Amino acid sequence: MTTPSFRESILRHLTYSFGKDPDHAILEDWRMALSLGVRDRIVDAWFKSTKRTYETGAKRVYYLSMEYLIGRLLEDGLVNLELVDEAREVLAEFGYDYDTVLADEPDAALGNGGLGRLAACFMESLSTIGCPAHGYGIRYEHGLFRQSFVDGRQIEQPELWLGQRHAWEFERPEVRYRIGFGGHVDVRDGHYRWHPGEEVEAEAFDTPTVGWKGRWANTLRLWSGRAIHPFDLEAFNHGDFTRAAAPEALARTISRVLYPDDTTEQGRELRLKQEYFLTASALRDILRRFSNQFDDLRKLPEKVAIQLNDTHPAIAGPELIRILVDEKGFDFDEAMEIAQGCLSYTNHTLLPEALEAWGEQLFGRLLPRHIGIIDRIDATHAGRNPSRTQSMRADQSVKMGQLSFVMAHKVNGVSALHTDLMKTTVFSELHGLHPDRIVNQTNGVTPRRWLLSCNPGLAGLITESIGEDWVDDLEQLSKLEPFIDDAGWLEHFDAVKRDNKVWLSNWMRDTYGMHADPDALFDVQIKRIHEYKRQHLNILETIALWQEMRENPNADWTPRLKLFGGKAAPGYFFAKDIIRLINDAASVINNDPLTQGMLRIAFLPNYNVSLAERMIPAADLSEQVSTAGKEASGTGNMKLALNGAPTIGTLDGANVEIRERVGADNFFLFGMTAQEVEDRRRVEGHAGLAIAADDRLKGALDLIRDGRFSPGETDRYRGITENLEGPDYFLVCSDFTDYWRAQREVDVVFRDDKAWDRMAALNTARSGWFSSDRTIRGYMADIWNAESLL
Ligand code: RUG
Repeated sequence: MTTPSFRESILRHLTYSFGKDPDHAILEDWRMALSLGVRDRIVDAWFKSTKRTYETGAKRVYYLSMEYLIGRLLEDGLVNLELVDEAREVLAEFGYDYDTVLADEPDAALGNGGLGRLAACFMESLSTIGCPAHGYGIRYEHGLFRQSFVDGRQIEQPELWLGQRHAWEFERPEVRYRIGFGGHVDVRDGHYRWHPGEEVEAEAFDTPTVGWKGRWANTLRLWSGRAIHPFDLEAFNHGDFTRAAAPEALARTISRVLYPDDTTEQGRELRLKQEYFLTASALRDILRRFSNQFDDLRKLPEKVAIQLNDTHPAIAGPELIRILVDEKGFDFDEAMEIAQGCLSYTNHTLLPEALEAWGEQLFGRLLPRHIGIIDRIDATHAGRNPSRTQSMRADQSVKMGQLSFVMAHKVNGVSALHTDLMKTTVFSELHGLHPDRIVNQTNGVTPRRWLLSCNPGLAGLITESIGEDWVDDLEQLSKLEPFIDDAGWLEHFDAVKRDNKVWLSNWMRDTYGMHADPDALFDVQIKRIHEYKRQHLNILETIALWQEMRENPNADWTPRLKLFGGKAAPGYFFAKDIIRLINDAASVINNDPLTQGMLRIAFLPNYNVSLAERMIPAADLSEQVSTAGKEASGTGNMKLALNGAPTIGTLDGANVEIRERVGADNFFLFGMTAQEVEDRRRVEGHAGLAIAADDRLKGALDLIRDGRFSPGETDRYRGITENLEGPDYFLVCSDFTDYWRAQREVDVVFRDDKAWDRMAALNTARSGWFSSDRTIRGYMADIWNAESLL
């Protein structure tokens, strides 16, 4: 059988999968036909990869994550299979624009921010490297909410990514597991049996994830909740139609929505149910696959590596022990050892409010067998380490961080600084007991999506200069360094950035009616809105700058566009106030005739993966201004540096490593170190002292307090001003003066085209280490003991 050409494949799908001829096909038909044409080729790679994994009996990696911030997949497939040009041609032949067709795909936002996007980058890198792996997650019907602004305020609406057709998943009705909750536990002759009071069914949906050049494809398996008996016929026959449909509605609730929060724990029963639902389904699937191939469960750690993405799937430890002891007859100690051999855990935050702890009442009611197992794990661990004091069962709660640490053979941080802080703060005692357990794996991003695909102009220049090997060997970007001294090359680099800025400006104008001058410095802060990320530091500096410009309108100012993007958790009112303040400041400042052409603010609504792909290539400056010690790593910082945007930032998370690699001269450093932050907090009245010492800061706070941005409602931002003038836990005021200084340094360098271009190009050339391929190789070597099959 000969493989049809890509063109034939698209046209066949249009005809036979969608029943349309080219004359009557609509945009969505073309997108779907194109997607299926791509998917056919991905499936071929997928089958080959699966076959090879079975044949070699290789160790498999399982990534358990409550979040996958996937974004669109069509371009990913086209780029990785090198079908972009052909796709463009076929679409053009029938009068369709490539970008328009691609933009028709719904954005799969099954994640909140960095943690979920990292999982998506990892899936792509695992396939690029050829490491046999499955990602397990939940197929939320509604991903992260859609954000819009009304009078500057964030409005949330449900995201309906499944409302439109998409081509990527295969439903697997034959892969279903019953997952129980509640009920009671019987003990007979020392044997435990859990009788759940309620059960739902988990059904698998598979999405193949393809790597570079289609050499390998792994599976992302997402679980959807279903009722075991979907319909109550008796209730229906009695005319109670609502009760009749209730079982299905209840079961589906479990996979209905993603919790819209990335740092605070949701103390909700449903969230705990979701976590167990994901983990229990994944473990059943892993054990079924293992048992199809091998017979001795003691070999599990040799063949299976299970990575817990944060503590969300931490119940995997107790659940695996429960299966081994209660269902397979292992003794407890051996079961615990097997589980530890398989499990490893990534910590993504040290913020106390984000470290999961469940009330023991809720936990015991929902998972009555597991709470007993956790006590036994705790006692076993304590018995082996009599001097230890950190327990996973304190204050009438179950501490998932401690549990994850104890049940994992390796625990990793996501940047060097974060890993060090793990050792000295939250896990200090456990680290003392297990000094080899904590390892560092600094995050990374996939260069296929975050350079090759989102920035074709820069990717083209790079390939023209050093060949295409950088795409899966990103450290080759260092070969660009000699070109940076070539004036012609640097001009070309500059022209690419300018084109990207023009493109974004036009898009902003067409989509939102916003004005953006491509000659201005595009100063970009894109990330979740959180006090520790300090978008309010940025807006304070903007307001202070505006004041200074008004006082000196004829000075030689560097024109700036302050670009923001990001969502606040719906219940996080402080963060929502920050959004509103930025929007309010934008309406005042953007309409001030005195500062026209010098300063503008634009907050682009509904920040998501696709918007990031548009904004990052056009950024001049990357804002990474978190309070030192609070941002575990960051990955947006890597994407922006890679795309030639120097950072203005603190010594926090992976900023530290970015600065080390791009060079201190190519990074605008400001602010206190993590240690200085701790010391400063002990200074009484630190915020007041900082304000008294800086008239600009005082002026900006006064303007906000006096209602300059909220006419007629002077107390609109009282929450923000009182916080900043009072506790100011995140030390916005104490870092303001140095931030201002660093921003003025930016102004000076930006006015010198050559100096700026050099700095930007060096950021690209020296960011090769931040590839998620490097990160995944690190996990394979130091944590999973897994090998590539390519
Ligand atoms: O806040 C962190 C980021 O610093 C980090 O880069 C990212 C990936 O490691 O994870 C983010 N994160 C942390 N998302 N959720 C949490 C809390 O569970």
